[in-house]
Amino acid sequence: MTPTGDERAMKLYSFFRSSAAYRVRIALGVKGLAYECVATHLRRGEHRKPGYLALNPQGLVPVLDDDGVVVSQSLAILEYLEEAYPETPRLLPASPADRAQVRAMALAIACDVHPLNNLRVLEYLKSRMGQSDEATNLWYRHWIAEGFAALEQAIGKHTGDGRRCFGDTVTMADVCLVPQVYNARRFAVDLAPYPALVRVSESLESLPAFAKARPEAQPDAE
Ligand SMILES: N[C@@H](CCC(=O)N[C@@H](CS)C(=O)NCC(=O)O)C(=O)O
Repeated sequence: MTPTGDERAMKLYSFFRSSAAYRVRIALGVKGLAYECVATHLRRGEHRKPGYLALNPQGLVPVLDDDGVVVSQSLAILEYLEEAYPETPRLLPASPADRAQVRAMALAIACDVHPLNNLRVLEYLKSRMGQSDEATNLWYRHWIAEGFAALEQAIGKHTGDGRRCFGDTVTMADVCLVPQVYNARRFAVDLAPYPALVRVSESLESLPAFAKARPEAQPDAE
């Protein structure tokens, strides 16, 4: 998507396969916010170049630049979009108790599963710790299994119609779930033990905002 006319210029520094950037692409789509995708190739090390590090000293994607408001960390970006564009579809429910439940599910993925399984951690295990592909895959699957087992229960408790993590509208929990499921499929994880989670993810994947955000649909997809 490209900015139009008098809208504020929004840029998302993204890599097609990044789960964290995928979350933000979904949220921007759900909220109907136009943005320019600035492809930042992780395998080519574009996120470690001085220009990018000036935007985000962590050297991670995504970064959102909303007309000069530069925000890193996908969950901080989601919260920023929620507060800066209150007229757009909400990704958090109205009551504090419901918001807390949605955030708990989103954070279970973003803080407890994804950081253990992202590229730099897997590469460190292999290159610096001398672990084999087999051991690294075991590590990956272990943390997915732990996280997804708990999420399966949380979804069972909080879903309204079996098609969303919480209630019956799209929330931040859904925005975080779909990229993590995409990632798990990429690593050939058996998802059979998590039928409720898979049902929610498959239902979400068919929504236009989710379909447009998927890695294969990105301009930098390989
Ligand atoms: N907690 C961060 C995680 C960001 C992150 O780990 N990004 C990965 C891609 S999903 C990255 O940029 N990795 C670069 C690297 O591993 O060198 C967020 O939610 O934005």
